[in-house]
Formats: sequence, structure tokens, C-alpha cells
Amino acid sequence: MNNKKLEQTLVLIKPDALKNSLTGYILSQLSEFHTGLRFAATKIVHVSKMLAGEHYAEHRGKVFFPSLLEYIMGDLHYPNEPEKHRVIAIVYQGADAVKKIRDIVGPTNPHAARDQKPGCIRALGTVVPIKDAEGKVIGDRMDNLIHASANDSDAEREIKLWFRPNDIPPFMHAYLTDVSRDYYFYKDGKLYTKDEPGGICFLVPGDTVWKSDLETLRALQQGQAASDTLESVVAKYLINEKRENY
Ligand code: 3AN
Repeated sequence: MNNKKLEQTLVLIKPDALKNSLTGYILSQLSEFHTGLRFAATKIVHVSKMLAGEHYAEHRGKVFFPSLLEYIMGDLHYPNEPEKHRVIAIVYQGADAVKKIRDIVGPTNPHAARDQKPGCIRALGTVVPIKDAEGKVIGDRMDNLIHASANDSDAEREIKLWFRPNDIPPFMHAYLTDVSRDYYFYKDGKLYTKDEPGGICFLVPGDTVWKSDLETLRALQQGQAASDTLESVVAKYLINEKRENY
């Protein structure tokens, strides 16, 4: 990011914050009046398992990973109310966006947040024990209300995961875009460029896409090593699509 004024960061208002009616409070804490940052994009997202897994890819394999997915997907806070399974995803833009938001959000662990930074948003969160099938405590889940990108490269990866270029006003684009010249389909973890029975068409010629997504798709199509996974590209184009099994 060369132009500091275009710096962006991703915020997710998570299911525990929605359940506790903290959205207004959080938006007010992060408002332009307090931070000097502006909205670049916002959307309400029903989080698929694919999107959740890609968002938390760095934690794959850890004891708290399955519970982290259930948490962000809304299963834990709204077990029998799928219509309430959603998060609010927001891109904020402006100088020092990542640091300014992280300061107000506070430490990852709500207990540490209360100790080290009383008044920060995550001080209102909670820590829940994770138990195995026998009821033995095997770890903790941190219900910390809000996600905020940790650094510029995470912000770029996460914004491109949750938002398409056209979700963001053109003069607020921080990352390079391109236009797809091909059709792309997804089925069972594989990429196709021709219609595949049961496959999902996620891009058509003329769609504006992140340049890096197109590079990933072209590399995968040619069987070369790609910088991102297929799912990290596909997940965003399927956001809020009513489909089973992804
Ligand atoms: P942050 O959200 O502060 O950037 P990350 O990216 O390290 O922290 O972790 C992402 C999420 O994973 C956290 N918000 C938290 O819910 C969960 N998490 C991280 N580390 C742990 C841990 N040691 N035990 C339980 N949950 C964790």
C-alpha cells in the first residue's frame, strides 16, 4: 500500500455482537468522528463453511478451529435460527486504518482486553471453554465480538476474500482489478471453464474481478502453482447464494 490515504482494513461484527445488540455501539466507536476513517464497503453475509475456513485458514488444525467456524457461521449463538446466521462485514478506509481500528478493538482474549485495555470493544466479550465428547475441557473459544485485520497484508487478503471490486466505490479501490474474459465454474473442489453438470458458475466474461483472483484462476487452470487457493477466490463470488454443500 503506497498511498496511505487509501489504506483499508476489514471489520466483521460477529454473531455474539449481533445477538447482544452491540452493533450500534461498535459502529459509533469506529465512526469517522472517533477514527477519521470512512466506510468503503459494507454487507450482511451469511457465512458459508468455505468462507469461514478461508478466513481462519491460519488456524486450521488447531483445537479451537471447528468451534471458530461454528462461531463465525452463527451456529453457536443461533443454533435453531438459521435466518439469523450472519455477520456484518465492513471495509474502513483512511490513513493508519489498520492500527486505529485494532487499538479500539483491543486484545484477542476478552479477559486480557479487560485487564490491559478497559473500555476497548473486546473487553465486552467472553471466553467459553471447549469440551470434548466426554466433557473434558480441551481449550477455549474467544467470543470477542469483532474481527479487525491485524496488518496490511492480512487486510488485503481478507478484503479480497469478503468483497468483490464492485462492492466498493471505484475511487475507493485500493487493489488492482481486471475483467474476466472467461466463464469459471466450481464443483467439488475443482475449477472448470466449461459448463459442468452440477457445477456453480461464479464468473462470466465481463465481470470485474480482483487481478490477483484472475491470476490464481489462470494458474490453477494451467495446472501451475497459485498464490491462493481456489476456495479463497470462489467463496466471495458465492456469498449469499442459496446453495447447498459449500
Ligand atoms: P485476532 O482476531 O485478534 O486478530 P487471531 O487472528 O490470532 O486474533 O485469531 C482469530 C480468532 O481466533 C480470534 N478472534 C479468536 O476468536 C480465535 N483464537 C485465536 N487464538 C485463540 C486461542 N489460543 N484459543 C482460542 N481461540 C483463539
